[in-house]
Amino acid sequence: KNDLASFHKEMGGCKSCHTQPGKVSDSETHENQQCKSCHGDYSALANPKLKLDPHASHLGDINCTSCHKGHEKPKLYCNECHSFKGLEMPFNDAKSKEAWDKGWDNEAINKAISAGPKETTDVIVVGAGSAGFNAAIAAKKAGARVILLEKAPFSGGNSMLAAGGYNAVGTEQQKAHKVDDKIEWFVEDTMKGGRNANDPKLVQILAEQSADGIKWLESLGANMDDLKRSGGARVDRTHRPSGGLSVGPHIIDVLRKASINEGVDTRLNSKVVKLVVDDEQKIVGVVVHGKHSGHYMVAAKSVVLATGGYGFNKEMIAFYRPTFKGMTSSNNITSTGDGIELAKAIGASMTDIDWIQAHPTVGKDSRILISETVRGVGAIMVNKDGNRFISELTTRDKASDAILKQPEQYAWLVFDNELYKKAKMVQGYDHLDMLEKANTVSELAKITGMKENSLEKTISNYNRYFKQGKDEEFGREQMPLPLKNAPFYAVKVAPGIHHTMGGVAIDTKAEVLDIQSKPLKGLFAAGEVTGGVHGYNRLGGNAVADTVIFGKIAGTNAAKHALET
Ligand code: MEZ
Repeated sequence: KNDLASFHKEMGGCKSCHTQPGKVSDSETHENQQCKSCHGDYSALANPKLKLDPHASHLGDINCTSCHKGHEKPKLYCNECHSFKGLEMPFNDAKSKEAWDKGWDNEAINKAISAGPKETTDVIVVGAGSAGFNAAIAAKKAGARVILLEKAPFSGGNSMLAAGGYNAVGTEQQKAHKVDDKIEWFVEDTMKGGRNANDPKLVQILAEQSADGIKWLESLGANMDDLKRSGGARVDRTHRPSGGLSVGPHIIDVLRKASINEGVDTRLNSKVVKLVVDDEQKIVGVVVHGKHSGHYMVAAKSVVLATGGYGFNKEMIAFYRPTFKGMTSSNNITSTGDGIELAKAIGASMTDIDWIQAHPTVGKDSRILISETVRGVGAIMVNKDGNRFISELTTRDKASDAILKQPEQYAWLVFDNELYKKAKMVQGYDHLDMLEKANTVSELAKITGMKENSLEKTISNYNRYFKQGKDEEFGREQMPLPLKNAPFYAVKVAPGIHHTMGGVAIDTKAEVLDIQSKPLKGLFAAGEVTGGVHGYNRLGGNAVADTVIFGKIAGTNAAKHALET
């Protein structure tokens, strides 16, 4: 036998991991505490000799059992995006067991419903990303009992990979940077970016409540002090942690801690497989498939869907947008559109379900997003010959389409050492060996295969546009840096699936609507599972804002509904 369980059997038996054999909670909380009590936490396990170290990752304090399995073959979750040359995972040759999640088992679901609820709460939140955590914390603060259910062995969802930031207008940060902005401008930019297909009432809420959302995150412990411009915005309104760090890991870390402090009952490895309604289509609970506990029903008057989009569901992508079939995705493996299926099954209506956003700059042949921040801070984008072809700060749909029209359908982001020092996330891409580096522009052209003369001309023209404050070729509105200081860098990019704009239809209270546009009583939704906020194309920085603002609205109204009916 060659697995973790057998190894521990020799060291002290089942009790070295479990309280009682056969009694394991779905979140595997005790087991994970046992791992840490012997081996230490992630900082103790970090290995300075490794260039890429899964124990020093951006994912924060996630379960050891996300990767290390007691009775099954281990699975290095980080392998979804990175490759770890030379890293051997213990017990990798352990005999693999069947996956516990075999899809929906209707017989088991019906049995759980017939057996009746195993427990009762006020609000159930489905999905522990930013929208789910915000909903759960808001519902708890409003006085409700809350269970937060997450299908994965770790919380954070797609939000924990968010790189850019959170768009807000009228914040202290904008005042400190003397940025003149208006709610109307936020609304106009968002509507224009979404090709006016957005629901204007939802956009108004997004803009009006954006500054309060920042204050709320700060009150929970977040730092959102850095300010930059995102594509499609007329001013700097994208807020993120100071020093240019990625926003997602930071706010997820803050929200995880806040939900523990608030006493939210968070259960991992707990997939909701059915929304249960009564004869009048009112929500009465959900059926959960727990990794260890099997199928069971929990009764609740309110359910918040915060399951994210479907950007990692290859079948749904191919169905809704055949031209994107097979395209890489920047999304977490959890983004499989479950909430859409759950809501459809009880008659929810969908908005713009087939609108999918390709982000123009995903690392070529990888799943790693090269954040819009890199262009926002000053990088230019050129084609394989070294020529610019569009304003780098245009909206994502236009930038992606333009790249797909270039020879070989890829582009390079080019920047200098000044930008490298300024945007910390760029140093992260370097750490991941994604950057080409050279001491001169002509050398950079040589190692990337661009035409030397073209790249040199592109850069000298751009530096002239910077100096005169006007981009004569493509009308780029903001040029924060010239490209002057060696070394020079380039990273190869191509479009990848990034966001699914469509989803369940909601009203301004985040209630899910049926096909007659009437609320399905007790069902709320927030974040990427919903449609309407972003229209046909989402602006960078509006997703994190959406998850916080509508997460709070959904949680507060779900609590109100549960406590008052
Ligand atoms: O909101 C986003 O998706 C975003 C800002 C992404 C990025 O490029 O960093």
